[in-house]
Amino acid sequence: MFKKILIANRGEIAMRIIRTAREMGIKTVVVYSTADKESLPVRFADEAVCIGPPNSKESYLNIPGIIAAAELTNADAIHPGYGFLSENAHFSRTCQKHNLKFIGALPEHIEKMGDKSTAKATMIEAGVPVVPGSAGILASYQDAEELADEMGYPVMIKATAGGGGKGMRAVYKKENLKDAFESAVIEAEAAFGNGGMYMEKLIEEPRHIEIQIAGDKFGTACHMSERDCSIQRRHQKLMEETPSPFMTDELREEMGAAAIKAAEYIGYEGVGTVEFLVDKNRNFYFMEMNTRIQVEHPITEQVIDYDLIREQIKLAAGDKLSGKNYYPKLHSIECRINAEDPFNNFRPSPGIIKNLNIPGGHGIRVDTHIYAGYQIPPNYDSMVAKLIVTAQSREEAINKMRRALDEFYVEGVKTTVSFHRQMMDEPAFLEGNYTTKFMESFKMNEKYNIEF
Ligand code: MV4
Repeated sequence: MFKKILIANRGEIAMRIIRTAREMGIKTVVVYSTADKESLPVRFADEAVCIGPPNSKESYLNIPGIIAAAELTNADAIHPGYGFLSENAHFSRTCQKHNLKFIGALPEHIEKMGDKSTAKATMIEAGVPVVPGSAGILASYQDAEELADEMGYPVMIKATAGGGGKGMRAVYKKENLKDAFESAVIEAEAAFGNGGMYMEKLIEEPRHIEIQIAGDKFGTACHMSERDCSIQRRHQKLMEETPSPFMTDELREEMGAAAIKAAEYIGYEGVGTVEFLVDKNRNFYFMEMNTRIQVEHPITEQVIDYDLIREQIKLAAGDKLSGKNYYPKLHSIECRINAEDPFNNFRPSPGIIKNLNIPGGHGIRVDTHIYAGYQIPPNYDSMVAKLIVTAQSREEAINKMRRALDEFYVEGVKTTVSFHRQMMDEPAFLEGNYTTKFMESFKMNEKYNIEF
């Protein structure tokens, strides 16, 4: 087992990794930017190394600085968390070269899944269902037009380097195809330096349901059931739950088997997530594979009663999986608490937390790095806490979430607590009848605008 892990991350996920490492008897080192000098991970890790200024490029993305910090402190592994360098193939490879175990995916797997068209082609080879569409990259606009005529509208154009919805266009009519194609190429060129496009049939009103998987170095993979992440705004997840209210035992078996097939086909090692689009008839299609631990992993931990960070560290150290799958015994919901104003278009609201009350009690888990007096820096992601509620049924979990949100006080900055409180009263959410389109028509109600 590792003796010392360097954590190349900040915030709640840095705290999350420190906690499991401490339980496993593994020492921790965090790297931090000057903006995070007063942060909890810096106080709670065994060691902390300042690696640069607030700007992520010069700190949390500074590969030479992070490797130097690992060598200086004699770390034997690096945990990248999520975001930042977690899906950077060059970083994974650089760690390998410096004899530091990267507690994340192998560079080949990051590369294969990072290019969406290659990922899709690989899944076709593996026998995993994908959305009908082009065989690889479209060579020209002419190709796009011919294929769309052949498949029929509506279609979706997607950038192969895509992420966060960039370079993606839904096209309902032939007359809009040219503008959509050309603007998507320009957008993808600017964002990724890669204008490669592929095409699919548009899945209307899909659900985003993902399967948590784990793979060992002996070629065995297992699944840990699903998370429904359909409540998103501009490709940012706001809330997740497991089991999905749309799931059936039969669909879980099929999607779980497809996710294992995907992981075993590429020989995936470590924890990962296979994302699917699910249509109204419960047809499911591979969308992407995330080669990292995800923000929403705690809801899975809660319903299968397993520590996924511990599992991830053990797999990186060479542990073997039994091959059995894991099924939800409970219902769990996560609300992402962001320092954003839901009454003002979710505008970021950094600043000092003047006062704070964190909810507690049976079935409540709060993963956070904030405290009263903490200054939320404007440089990073606005997520400041994850409120995770677990109960015997969905109804009980929702009821408990209402109670927990009513106890959650964050004074000094605006947060999404009020948004989630309203969600717990939304008829479509209560019925479990929601798709990725839900937030497009969502409006905040002033009655949830309570000032502290
Ligand atoms: C789609 C789709 C409909 N049809 N593909 C969004 C992120 C990108 N990785 C894939 N995405 C989508 N692909 C086809 N063929 C709809 C989306 C989509 C979406 C998917 C999951 C969660 C939220 C979403 C919001 C808008 C669009």
